[in-house]
Order: sequence, then structure tokens, then C-alpha cells
Amino acid sequence: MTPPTSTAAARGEGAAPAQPGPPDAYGFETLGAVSRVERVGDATVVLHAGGARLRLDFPDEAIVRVRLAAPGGDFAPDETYAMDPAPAFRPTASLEVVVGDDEVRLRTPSLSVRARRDTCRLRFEDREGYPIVEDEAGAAWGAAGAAALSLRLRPDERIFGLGDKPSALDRRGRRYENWATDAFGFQRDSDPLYKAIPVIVGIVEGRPWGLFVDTTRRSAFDLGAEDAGRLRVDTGGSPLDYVVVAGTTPLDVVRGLARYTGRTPMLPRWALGYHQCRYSYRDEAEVRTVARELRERGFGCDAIYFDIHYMDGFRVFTWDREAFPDPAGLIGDLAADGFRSVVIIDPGVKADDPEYAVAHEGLEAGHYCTYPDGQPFVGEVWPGPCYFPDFTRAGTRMWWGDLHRGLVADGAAGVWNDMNEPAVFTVSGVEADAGTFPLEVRHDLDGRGGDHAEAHNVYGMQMARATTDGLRRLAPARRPFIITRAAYAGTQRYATTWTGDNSATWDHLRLAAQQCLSLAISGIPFSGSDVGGFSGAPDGELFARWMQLGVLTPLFRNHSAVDTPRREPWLFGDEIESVARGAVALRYRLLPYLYTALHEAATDGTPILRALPLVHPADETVRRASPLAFYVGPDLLAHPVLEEGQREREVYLPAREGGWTCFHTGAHHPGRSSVWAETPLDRLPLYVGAGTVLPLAPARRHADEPFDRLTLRVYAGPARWSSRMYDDAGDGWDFENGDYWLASFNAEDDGAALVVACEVEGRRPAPAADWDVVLPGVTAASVLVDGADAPFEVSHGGTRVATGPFRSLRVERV
Ligand code: MIG
Repeated sequence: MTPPTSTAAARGEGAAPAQPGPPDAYGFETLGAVSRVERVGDATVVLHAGGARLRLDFPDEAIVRVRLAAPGGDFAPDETYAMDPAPAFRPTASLEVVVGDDEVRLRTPSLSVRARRDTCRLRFEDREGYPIVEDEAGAAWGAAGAAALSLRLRPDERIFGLGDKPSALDRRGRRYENWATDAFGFQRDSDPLYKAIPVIVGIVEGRPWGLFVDTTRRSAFDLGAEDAGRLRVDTGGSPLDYVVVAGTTPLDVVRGLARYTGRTPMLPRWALGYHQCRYSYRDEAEVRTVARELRERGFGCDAIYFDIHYMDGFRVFTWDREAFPDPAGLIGDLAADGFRSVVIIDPGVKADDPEYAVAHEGLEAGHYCTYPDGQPFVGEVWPGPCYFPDFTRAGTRMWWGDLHRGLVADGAAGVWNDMNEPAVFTVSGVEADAGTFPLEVRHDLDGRGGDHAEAHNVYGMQMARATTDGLRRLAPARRPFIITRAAYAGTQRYATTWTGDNSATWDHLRLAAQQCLSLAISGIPFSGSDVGGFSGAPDGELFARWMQLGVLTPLFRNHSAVDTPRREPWLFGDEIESVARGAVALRYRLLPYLYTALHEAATDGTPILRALPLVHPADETVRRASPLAFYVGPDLLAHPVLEEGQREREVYLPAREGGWTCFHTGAHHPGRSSVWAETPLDRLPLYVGAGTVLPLAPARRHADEPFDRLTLRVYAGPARWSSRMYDDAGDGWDFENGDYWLASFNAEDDGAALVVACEVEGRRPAPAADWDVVLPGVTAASVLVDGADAPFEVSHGGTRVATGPFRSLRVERV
């Protein structure tokens, strides 16, 4: 154990001047022999090598943060936009440092890093000493602040993540760029896209590891494109600052990344309802008609969106008073009928109107981004010439947040941040370079000062931050709901997201599933796609299948572009309307389960959507088949239909003790089996894992509509299992003070009798007074509820018991 003071390496100190290592494949310089090992604190070590320094911090025992200071240069700052300022990690107290002849070894109980003394190349090992990843050339630096990291990729390694990239889930073999881009008309493999999330999860021989390279600049990830055995990240000019995360499972790694970049706060329950959007509902009458039709036709719906035409000439924080003479009245009436209103806010502030208060107020206070000479930057978007707030300045965020006062007073419940890559059409009439600000435009960067090249990828995230903080100040009793198009790592702390301007094609339906799964891996648990496809016009079948996919994605929002045919779910004929109604009804039935999964994401960072490789990293069949089957929460496996004309198909059910039950038919199948599923147009293939209490609500008009009867489907199976359900008021923060209901259903099953104990935490009463307990596949001989004989019914090979909230349920089998 090295004493916690500066310590020289045993040999080599003060010898020949530091020699850098050989250049990497791109001519960047690399580290040389370790000349000094400096222990800076309990959880930090600095390695001096080849005139450069490598700083290793252990934010917790499964995470190591590595920063490079090139010769004469500095380390990246301690705090970054990505890092959760209220982190769930504690620097580990258990770091052991051993300086040996050949290597320096840094070890915690969950992770170890071995640095070779001769090259300072690193090798990362998991808790069992398995080498999860190692340096190829390692950390490297070039001219003018360039920096890179090269790691080795092994032949059978898979790489996931990188946010919304519309390419195969396994990212291996391609090169990607992280540069937030308004990618209207994007297609498969378009890159870069709206989001810049430099996060990946690798799986090698079933073992997971995570990497986050914290650079806000235009970074490039080459995942074995140039050389199949090399993963190289070019930071785009930021000092190298990366994090490696170890974990026992890929999901554990995703949780580790979420300890570093943060989790979603608890969202209002209505965020999980069905949302209706359109670019744009043009006036009050149109909005009222859509709302009325939704109700009359029996569609549950929680939110209606106001796209850009609600504003007066696209001036943010105004209303077009001809089209919307009484916004508060309209929003109030909608609210009385269970609809929340979500209003769009773009960053551009109309600059050419001397009467427009927001514009000159911002100008006078210095809130807008400027050129290096101090002149405000003006670029054209929807309102014409616009100023752009500098969301990387704290005072500007505060000002912007407060600008929502009027909208909040009108009753708006959520805010939709669009165009925040930031997108710019033209600058002085000339097409904007790469559709954004000129790179020399200045930003505050929270006091540090910098250019747009550095601020670009966090611009949208900081806008979302300003918005959510503003809503928290203006409506402290409400949980903010923000949806943002652009995002950087950590944006989940401020907002949800959608996948931008997709198209009404079958391939885009598949891309939508893929993008939401990748976003979840990359730390953004709450996402969705424009159901039906933003551009173009889906036919009924595509629309129906997209509504079914929407049932599964956390954000379930129907949206469509201006000048496309309208997209409300009754516009495709009776058959499709009834399929769509069924899909929305299923979503509302699943709400208690989905809300529990949301709570889990907010509590420990486990994503709601889980691509199969995250759960079954070593399953070869998962690898070959079913790339777009996925878990929703811990126990529901979805095989959405993403192919035209598909009315039956083979689906793969991975390993699960006790197997799987079809949600719709009750048919039981063993784990690790392929089964043939009927997939008529009205069927969304769903399987429930054994050992689950699946809570279901009645279909209803909106998420907060009270209900009397909760259904608990008890899927028996293993000898012991447990399952959870979470509930709270659906909004507000009282749950932080105990106003919640968290049930653990703990089951023991010896084959003759199944006993389920329900242990409850929190002081909120149980959801619903009547519980309908259904046990598919169980034929009861007797049922005891809290020790007393209870009447039951057996039908269709299952048992049904009416109970209230119980403490114990005992079912003797025939
Ligand atoms: O350039 O506000 O992605 O959802 O409807 C179009 C109008 C601007 C792009 C968004 C889309 C939204 C549209 N916006």
C-alpha cells in the first residue's frame, strides 16, 4: 500500500529525461515509461510518463475517470456538464495502489487498472480479474490540443450505445461523429444526428464494460472501421477525459454510467400516457375538435401539443391571439377533460421587431451569443433573423427559465424544446455552415469562456436545463416535463427526448425501436419516436404497427409534419382505428407496470427499455436472432412487429427460470425456445416472464383518472421470486417524504402451494381498494387471503380471486 503522499516510483526516477512512447496509428504522441507515481488523495493517483501526466480518479469503486495532461497542458476541469452535480457516487475509500517492477496496479473491490511501467498503457479488469478492455496505443495527443484514445477491440466484441445513431444496435465496424445536427430527412446510417452522446457499452465474452469520453466537441468514434481490432476516439480538440465502468452485467454498467451522468428525475405519471401532436394544430377550434374526438372515440390521451403556429409570428413566449384568443381558457378546459398542454419553445428569439420585449430585454442584459467582436450573432430560423441565448451562462438560464412565467400561468404543463442543436437555416441570407452557428461564436461556458466548437453539443442540454429549472421555480409543486431534441450525455437529468424528424416508412419503424434502445443504453431512459413517421404518410398497416411500438416506448406521441395528411388515429378507417384504440388501451392498462419501471430508472438508473444483449450478454441466439426484441422493465419481453405484411413469425424467448407466458393467450413456453407467434394486425406480441406480479389498471381516459380495481396477474414459476410495484400521487414531490406505496411481492412456491407475501413501504394507501388477482396456468384447490378462506374461480386453466390489498396469499394447487 502506497502512503497517501506523493511517491516516486521505485526505479527510473530522475534518470534520463522523459521519453514519450511511439506515435499512434495517426501520428499522435503517446505516453512513455512511468517516471513517477503520485498519490493525490484516497481515490486519486497521477502517473507521470513521457512528459505527460495521467490522472486516475475513482468516483466509486466500479468507475475510474482518466484524464490526460499532455506535456505543458492541463487536465480537463474537475466538473463537467455531463457529470451529475449531485452524484450518486462516493469516491472509493478502498483504492489500493501497488507499485511493482513491471506495472502499477490500482485496485478496488470492483475494478482494477494495471499500468505498464514501460509504456504506461492501461488494462482494465473486472472484479474477477477478467480483462474487460485494454489500451492499444492508449491516451495520445497531437498538435493544437488534439487528443485521442485507442483501445483494443477483440474479434467477438460487440459495442452498443452512442445515443440516437440510426444504425444497427451493434455499432461495431463503423465510424461515428458526435455533433448535434438538425437531421431532417435522416435515413438509416445517417450520421451525425440530433444527439451527441459519447457513451458506449462493450460486451466481450459475455463480460460488460462501459466507456464515456467526456468531450463536448465534435468527437469521432471509430469502432473498428479503419482497423477491426482498434477502437479509437478522437476528442475533437478537448483534453482527453474518459470514464471506464465495470459491472457484473451490462445493465449494471449502464447503472454505473448513470451514477456518473445522472438519472431522470421522477416524471409526472401523465408523461406515460398517450400524447397527440401535430405540426401544427392551428387554432383553438382545431385543438378542441381533436380533444373532443379523442374522448368521443374512446381514446385515452394525456397530452396535446402546441407546435410553432400557436405563437405570434413564431415569437417565443407569445400567443397568436387571433388563433388562440384565450389560451388560459382553452388550456383550462383541456385540463378539466384530462389533457395536459405541452408548448414548443425554440431557442431563436426574433430579432427584427423593435416591439418584441424578449428580444431587447435579452440584448440589453447581454444574454445572447456574440461574435468575438462582441456583436450579437444573428441567424435565421422560423421567425426570420434571431438572436440566440447563451444557455451556457447561469444568468441567462435563469432569465430564460423565468420567461416561462406566462405559459405556466396559462396552465401549460410541459415544454417541448426543438431546434436546439442549435439549428440555423441561414446567416445573413447565406446557408449556415453545417446548419448551425459559425464556430467562432462565443459562449460563457459557465465562466470559462469558449467558442461554439466547444459549446455546440451542450447547447440543447443547457437549454433544457434552463427550462426545467425555470418550471421548478415557477411551479414548485409540479414535476417538470420537458422534451428536447438535442442532447449530450447527462441530459436525462433535465429532459426526455424524441428521435426527431423520421419518415413514414417501415425501415424508420425499425430505426425508431433501435434508436430508443440505444438511447436507453446511452443513459437516456425516456424517449420515443414520432408515431407514424414525421414526414410522409403511413398507410394503415404501418400506422397500426407504429402505434403498437408506441405502446412500448416511454414517450408515446403521435406526431406529423406540416403539409402531410393528418394523423389522428381515426383517419385510417374503422379497422385501423380499432387497432389503434386497442393499442392505446393496452398502454393505459400497463401504466402501473410502466410507472414502476420509470421509478426504477429514476432511482437506480436501470433503463426502462432493455435491449436483449444487455440482459443476455452471453446468449448466442440473441446475438443472431431478434435484434429488435427487447425488455420493457424487468419482466415484459416485447417482439413488436416491424415488418410489412407479417401475420405470423418466429420469436425467440431467452433463458428465464420458469419460462414465459404469452400476455394475450396465456400459452406457456420454456426459456431458450423459439416459438411461432400469430401476429394479426391487432396483436402486439408480448411475453411475461415467470415469477412476476404484473399490475394492470383498467383502460381509461387519462393516466390520473382514478380507478377502483387493480388487476394483479401472478405469473408463477420458480421456487422463490419477487416482484415490485410502485405508486405515488403521480405528480409533485411528496413521494420524497414518504407519500408513496412500494410493494414487494415475495413468493415461495413448492409446487403444491404458492405463497405470495406483500410487503409494503411508504405511507400511501394501496392503489385501488379492490384487487383482482389472476394466476394464469394455476389451478387452485383452495385459496387463503390473509389466512382466511377466499372464494375463487377456475377457468381457462387459471385461477381468479377477488381480494383487497393483501398481506399474504396462499394458493394450494389441485
Ligand atoms: O424545422 O416545430 O423536429 O417535431 O414539428 C421544423 C416544427 C421544426 C422540427 C421538429 C418537429 C416540429 C417542427 N420542427
